[in-house]
Amino acid sequence: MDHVGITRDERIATITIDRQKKLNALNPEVIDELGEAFRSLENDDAIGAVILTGAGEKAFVAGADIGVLAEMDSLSGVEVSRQGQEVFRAIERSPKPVIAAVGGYALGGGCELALACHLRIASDNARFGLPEVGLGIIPGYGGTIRLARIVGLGRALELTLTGEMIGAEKAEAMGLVNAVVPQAELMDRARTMAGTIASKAPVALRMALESVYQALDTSTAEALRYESSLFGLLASTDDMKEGMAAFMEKRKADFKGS
Ligand code: CO8
Repeated sequence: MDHVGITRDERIATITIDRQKKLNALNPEVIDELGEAFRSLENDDAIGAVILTGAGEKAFVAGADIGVLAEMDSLSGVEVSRQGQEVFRAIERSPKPVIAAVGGYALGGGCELALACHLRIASDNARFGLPEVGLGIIPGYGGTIRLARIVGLGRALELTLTGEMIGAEKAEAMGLVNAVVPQAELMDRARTMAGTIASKAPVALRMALESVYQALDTSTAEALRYESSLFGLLASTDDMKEGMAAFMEKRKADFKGS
């Protein structure tokens, strides 16, 4: 892959978007590669959590590639939007918890990409925004849906309609990011969080994500039934027996992911 790299360290995989000359802007090739990177990890039992980041200190991702968007017509516009939506949806529905480590700009499609991840850690120089309306378009990678779910309708509409950028502290105050750290500590903090998550029972993590995201698309009654059935499924796992035995025996659990 030309613009997306994967490194592994113990049970943590780090996916890095590297197109620094264009502030890691997303063109169709980068989006394809991103999809391929996540697919390659999906069934990898050796990986317990994933960090997604952008290369360099200046940007996580400065948006979709405006050069590509400028050439769109109404048919290719739908295609460009759907291609990104599918990959971002696959990230959101990834069975592995995904943490976005956001340093610098996360604008437009870059902000939408961070929103598709399960958790977000930002460096103190991070800048978030949805500048699309200033370009005559709207967020087209799921941002009109996900931002409101994460920060609430009023704040989401403010960001979407003004197109203004906000800094990391404001993003943290509105719940857009889970934590803000100095730039130099960004990846360490993301790895610490990923390590904590990766030490938990893998099937339980997967089911927790499944229950939370499935509930967004169903009625409360259905979501509760689904939660119970996932709970029942977990009761048959070795990991549940191990987690509870470890608690009783006052030792650290050794989960096998089964
Ligand atoms: N697309 C293409 N190129 C970009 C992008 C981008 N989004 N962002 C930066 N670049 C390029 C610049 O053109 C420049 O290239 P070059 O050196 O060849 O001129 C290089 O990256 C460095 O950028 P700057 O010189 O502009 O750096 P500055 O530090 O002066 O400014 C900014 C940094 C403020 C981030 C500025 O680059 C900027 O405003 N970028 C655009 C941000 C933006 O508007 N993003 C949203 C794009 S639209 C979008 O994401 C829609 C998503 C939904 C699409 C759905 C499909 C239909």
